[in-house]
Amino acid sequence: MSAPNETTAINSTNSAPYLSADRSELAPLFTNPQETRGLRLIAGCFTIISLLISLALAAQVRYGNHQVAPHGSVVSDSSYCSRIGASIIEKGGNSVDAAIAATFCMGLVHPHLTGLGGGGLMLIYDHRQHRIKDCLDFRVSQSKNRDVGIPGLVAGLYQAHYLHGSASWEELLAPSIRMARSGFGVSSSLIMAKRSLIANVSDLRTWLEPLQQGSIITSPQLADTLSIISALGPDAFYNGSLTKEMVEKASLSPVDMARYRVERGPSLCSEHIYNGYKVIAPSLSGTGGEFMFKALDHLNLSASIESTVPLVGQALLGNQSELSWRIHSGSVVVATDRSDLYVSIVSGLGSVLGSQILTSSGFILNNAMEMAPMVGSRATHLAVPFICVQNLFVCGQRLISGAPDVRDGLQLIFRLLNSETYYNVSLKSLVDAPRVRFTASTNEVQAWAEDRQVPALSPVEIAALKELGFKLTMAQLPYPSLNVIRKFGDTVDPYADPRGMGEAIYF
Ligand SMILES: *[C@@H]1O[C@H](CO)[C@@H](O)[C@H](O)[C@H]1NC(C)=O
Ligand SMILES: *[C@@H]1O[C@H](CO)[C@@H](O)[C@H](O)[C@H]1NC(C)=O
Ligand SMILES: *[C@@H]1O[C@H](CO)[C@@H](O)[C@H](O)[C@H]1NC(C)=O
Ligand SMILES: *[C@@H]1O[C@H](CO)[C@@H](O)[C@H](O)[C@H]1NC(C)=O
Ligand SMILES: CC(=O)N[C@H]1CO[C@H](CO)[C@@H](O)[C@@H]1O
Repeated sequence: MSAPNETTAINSTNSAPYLSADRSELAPLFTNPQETRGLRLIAGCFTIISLLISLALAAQVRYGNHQVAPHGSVVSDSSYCSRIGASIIEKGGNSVDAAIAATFCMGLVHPHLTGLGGGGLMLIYDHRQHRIKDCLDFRVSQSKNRDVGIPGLVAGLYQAHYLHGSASWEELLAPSIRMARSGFGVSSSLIMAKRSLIANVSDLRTWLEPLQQGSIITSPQLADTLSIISALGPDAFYNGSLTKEMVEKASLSPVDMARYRVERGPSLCSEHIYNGYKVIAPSLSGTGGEFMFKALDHLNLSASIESTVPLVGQALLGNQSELSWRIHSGSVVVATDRSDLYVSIVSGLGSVLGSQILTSSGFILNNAMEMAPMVGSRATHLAVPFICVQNLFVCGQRLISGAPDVRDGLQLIFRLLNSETYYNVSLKSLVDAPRVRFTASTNEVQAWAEDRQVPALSPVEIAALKELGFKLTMAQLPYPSLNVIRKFGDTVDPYADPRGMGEAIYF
């Protein structure tokens, strides 16, 4: 395993030779890297324009594979999981398959943030057709328990695969099953989660407390559970051999379990234009997207990016109910493939370690119902998968990302869409830049600042936050990480947020 958070090309028998380390094709014409980018863009756009002409001439000619660089990319908070996702594409799967496989893997290596006991949201965008292919809502839904709801992850990922996948279901689970049996390194994020343990939980404490960072552990129970789901699909989970324990441990209703349904369809997502970008996200009430669009309607995207943190704080101050929600954590997996299908999956348990109920099937149950007030029968989930596509320029920037908590995600999206950052600000600097966790309690508003891994807030930002009335506190680890893939012309530029210590893979 290589050092975390670096971008690596994986070897592929048929795609590696014509890819260089800067993620663009090696072409003898362009040897000066300075020139390459501009020329490539022009060349790429010219190619597409000629294609559009061909299209007009021959309606059957499709915006075909051969004209577009065969780039795929997977980014997650774990290099194990990014590699699993990439290997699925290499074997012929698409980006939907890759993102699903990587999300199952995240539940294994980051069981404190996501997994079979949680839920989430997924966005699939077809850039060739310029349309939203699907939006899936597999948030946790209400049952009898005040804190724990019916987990949606298994149903959501199964349905996404059934409708949009191209590899087999078994292939998506096999790498995680193998790794659960053969072993994987304990991440520092999992070690940090120990401090969220509450005093009286026993099973989880017994399992978590002795773990040491970097030591190799296995998870035979989860391997067995994933094998059952691989063989029998979601029925085993919702109305089968795996159901009973969840129902008993968390006093869920077996009828609610058996009736769990994924909500889906492109209409669950909205698109709005901001600063020349089409921004696409699920906009259901009680999800992060709803608030994201509301806030973007008011944020001045021409303001200096230095003012990001205070501006987002100010937007939240106008909306105290969102501000008062607990901080959501989770996992962001993003993937793209050769046919320009873009996928973002944001999943999670609620807060770090969820309900702290560890099942003997090897996963932790969510605490999604205690995170925020209910909206309908589903837990409010501040998660937001999002895709931004530059509107009037077919080869312009495309950004695929997401956030477990929109209050964090807004700070990233503000920087990504900001007028100042279009040409010469690196994705790394936008993602690494300080973000704060905004929350409110009954009598004060708080901004939790990060002190590790990323640069601290500037004195100007600190003064502006204080001016707005925020009390500055130290944020708790692990910090939420927002992974991003940026495509520009024919180049793909993936970046793993250093907060997640994962890895960005392209090929
Ligand atoms: C553990 O303690 C918390 C309060 O600290 C309490 O709310 C919860 O019900 C307890 N859980 C169990 C299983 O005893
Ligand atoms: C649950 O499974 C049983 C058979 O094991 C079946 O009879 C029943 O209809 C299922 N319930 C639902 C809601 O699918
Ligand atoms: C947005 O910010 C820019 C740069 O600071 C400023 O010139 C402009 O007036 C602002 N627009 C609005 C509507 O406040
Ligand atoms: C590039 O960045 C510099 C400062 O970092 C800024 O002054 C300049 O306007 C930027 N150029 C473009 C084209 O955005
Ligand atoms: C930034 C933002 O979302 N502001 C909204 C806060 O709530 C008020 C009242 O509901 C809206 O008018 C603002 O637009």
